[in-house]
Amino acid sequence: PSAHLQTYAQRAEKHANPAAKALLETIERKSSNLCVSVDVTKKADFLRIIDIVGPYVCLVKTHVDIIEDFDSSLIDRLKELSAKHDFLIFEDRKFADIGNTVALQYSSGVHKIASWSHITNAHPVPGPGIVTGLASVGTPLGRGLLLLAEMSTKGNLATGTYTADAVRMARAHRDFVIGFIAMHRMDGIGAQAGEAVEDEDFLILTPGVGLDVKGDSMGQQYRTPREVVLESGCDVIIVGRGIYGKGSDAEVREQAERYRREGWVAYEGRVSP
Ligand code: 5BU
Repeated sequence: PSAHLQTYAQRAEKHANPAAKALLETIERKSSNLCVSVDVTKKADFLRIIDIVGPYVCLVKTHVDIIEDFDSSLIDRLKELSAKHDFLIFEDRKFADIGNTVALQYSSGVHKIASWSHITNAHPVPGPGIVTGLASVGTPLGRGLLLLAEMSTKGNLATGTYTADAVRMARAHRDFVIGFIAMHRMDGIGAQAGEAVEDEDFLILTPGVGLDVKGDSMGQQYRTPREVVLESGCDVIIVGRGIYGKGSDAEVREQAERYRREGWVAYEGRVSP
């Protein structure tokens, strides 16, 4: 059967990339396909929210460049929380430059992303050199890359042949590219006639997930976990303001539990209808 009709555990066995395998195993172990995006600007808030939602997530997504009081102790604490609560880390860096530059941005600078982030992502717009550049840093560290094949926002340009070309670029780098940021499964998209792609299993991580509102004033569009996981076949739901934007710590915990449950019920409905 198509990969998304198999269990996360079955799929974990078939992935060679260490980050993809660890993510699938974590999802299975915690019964959670929830990734929380913690888009806050203060170190203390960032760590407090992660400590609250940690038990309910497989993955924590960061935008480390928005943190005003960033220093290397933040990364030490983040790694401790990752071990304490058993989740992986995804820096949503959206690299978009030539291979040589992205290799430096990934390994160096203030943030040294490759040294702590299991998964990161890149725009395919520069062409395959961006994957080669990031792989030169990430592969020796056992990291995984997601290509942005689609986006969640109104009017975005990642559609049609652009999306198909992103999938083709990923197929040429299967050891390092573990999947996509996308709104639905990419199975067979962009395949040439006779190309054997039935066994491929790219992970689909999907932002733009919310249960209470349809979007924001800047083009974001939300779908429910059911639409994303059950109807569109995506693997991980990414939720930001729907969870951390809820005020009290108790409410943040409650929303994390709620999205974990909704995401898992949708998955169970998919693999055993
Ligand atoms: P929200 O608060 O749930 O809307 O946050 C969504 C997060 O996912 C936010 O960090 C975005 O940068 C990120 N995102 C997105 O919303 N849509 C996309 O297409 C991509 C990333 Br790629």
